[in-house]
Order: sequence, then C-alpha cells, then structure tokens
Amino acid sequence: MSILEKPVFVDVKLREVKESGRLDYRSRSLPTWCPGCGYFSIVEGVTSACNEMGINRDNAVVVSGIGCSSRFPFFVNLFGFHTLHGRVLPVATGIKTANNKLTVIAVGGDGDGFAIGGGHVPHAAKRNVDITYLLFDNGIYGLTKGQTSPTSAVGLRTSTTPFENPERPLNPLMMVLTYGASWVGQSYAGRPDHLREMITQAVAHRGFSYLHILSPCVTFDKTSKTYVNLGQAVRELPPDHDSSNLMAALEQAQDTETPAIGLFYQQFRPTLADTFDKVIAKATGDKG
Ligand SMILES: Cc1ncc(C[n+]2csc(CCOP(=O)(O)OP(=O)(O)O)c2C)c(N)n1
Ligand code: SF4
Ligand SMILES: [Mg+2]
Repeated sequence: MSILEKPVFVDVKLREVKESGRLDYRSRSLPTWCPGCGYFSIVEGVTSACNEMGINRDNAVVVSGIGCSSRFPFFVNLFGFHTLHGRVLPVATGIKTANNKLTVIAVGGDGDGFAIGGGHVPHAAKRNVDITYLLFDNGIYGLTKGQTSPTSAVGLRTSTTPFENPERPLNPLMMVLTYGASWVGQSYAGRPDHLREMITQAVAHRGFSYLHILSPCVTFDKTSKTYVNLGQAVRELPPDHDSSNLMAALEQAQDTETPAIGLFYQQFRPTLADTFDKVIAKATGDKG
C-alpha cells in the first residue's frame, strides 16, 4: 500500500465517531494542548457524556478560569465563558442563579481552584449551587510553564522550587467533603471510560458536584504525576464503599498514595435555587 492510501480502519473509526454524535459537541477549534496532555481525555469525556445524556446545546454552558485547563470552553460546542484566574465559581454561580434551566459546568486547574480561587470553593459547596465543577489536577501550573502548585507533590522540582518542593500538598477531596459538597468523586485522565461515566453522574446530580480529575502534565512534570506513576497507583474504591457515609468518604480521600477513583460521597439536599424559592415565598407572603 502506498503511503498516500489511507488504511481502511481510519475511515471506519471516523465513521464510528461521526455516527456516535460525539462530534456534535466538539467545536471547530482543535485543542492547543501539548500532545499527550491528559486534558484531551477530558474533552472526550465531556463530549461523550453530553452525547449520552442528550444535553441540549442551547441550554448548556461551560465556564472556566485561566490556565491550560481553562482553555476548555474553546474546544466544546456549548456556550462558554473564559473568565478570570480563580473566578470560575462565582461566575458559574451567577449564571446558574440568573437562569436555573441551564446546565452549568465549571472547569479549571489546581492552581485556579485551590490557589487564587481557593476562597470560592467552600461557598459554592455549602450553598449547594446546582453546578458541576471539574477540577483538572496536574499538580503544577501548566500555562505559566511549570511552577509549583497547591497540589504539587513534596520533592517536585520546578522553576519555583529548584531544590525540591518542601511543602505538603493540599488534599482537595477532603476539603470539598468537609465544605459540604453534595457529590464528590475522583477519576483519572488515563481511564477514559471511567471518566465519561463519572462526568455523566456528576452532571446528572442535583446540587454541587465536584469531580477531581488526576491528569498528567507531560511537558512540565516528568517525575511525579506521570501516566506511569498514576496508572500504577490509582485503584477503584472498594466495592462495599458506602457513598452516603461522609466519614468513609473522608477515610478514602485521605489515601493519596494509592488514590481511589469513583463516587466518594453523595447527599440529597435542597439546592441554592430551592432555598431562594423559600426566601421569595417568605418575602412576598400571600402577595405571591
Ligand atoms: C490574577 C492572575 N494571577 C496570575 C496569573 C498567571 N497565571 C495564569 S494561569 C496560572 C496557573 C495555572 O495553573 P492551573 O490553574 O493549575 O492550570 P493548568 O495550566 O495547570 O491547567 C497562573 C498563575 C493570571 N493569569 N492572573
Ligand atoms: S503545559 Fe502541561 S497542562 Fe499545559 S497543555 Fe502542556 S501538558 Fe497540558
Ligand atoms: Mg495545574
């Protein structure tokens, strides 16, 4: 076969993707990420989940902060809002509060969410605003060329910690569990089927859903959160894990050496919009 002839399987694969409808949720912009970045898998996960759930593009919006991860809205064919560094959650909360019919997906990196934006996470969680927050954790600042982040491992060498990072990382899963998030899960970019399933569940949850996604930065971290290291370390939650038990969820979240993937915790309680309805009813009384 000459090199100009396309192998048949390419056409078959392309046809399968087209027929699956997943392309409908991809934008015309090709991702600008480095080849091999874990974020490609997350785009595929979100578009597949949208396709599976039959998400109406006119009623869905993706909101992001700033970072490699926050370029995400450009690559999906949903409404998008690329906001300021660390401000994804206030903007997403405002959008959902202004129009409760919208499906709102907030996305961003570990720096965006747990450094500059760290003060916003507890409030979105305790309010139980009905949005999904996908946190892309590569344990580094990717966009600004590889500085230590709040989730960087001890010992990581970066441009800001050339003699190894001496600080212990934050544990975002334990944080959001104690902040009061009503759906908390973890997945890994190297497990695309698991990722799609978790994104689908997170979006379907009524309330604040937080999905922590472990994702290698292949350009700036060659030693810590790599595909090899994460691939060997991640494990499924035990089959008897009780996702209604907060203490059991915290216990699982404590293990960062062999991080568990799956649904840690789910609770059903009124959302921010439900509580607003009550306030409106009290304020207007029998005037309606
Ligand atoms: C107010 C403000 N401070 C700092 C920056 C510089 N900055 C842009 S992205 C970023 C960190 C990105 O890291 P992360 O959120 O983990 O996303 P990643 O690139 O790793 O996906 C920083 C510090 C900025 N754009 N705005
Ligand atoms: S710098 Fe890292 S996080 Fe950013 S696109 Fe490249 S591999 Fe991905
Ligand atoms: Mg990062």
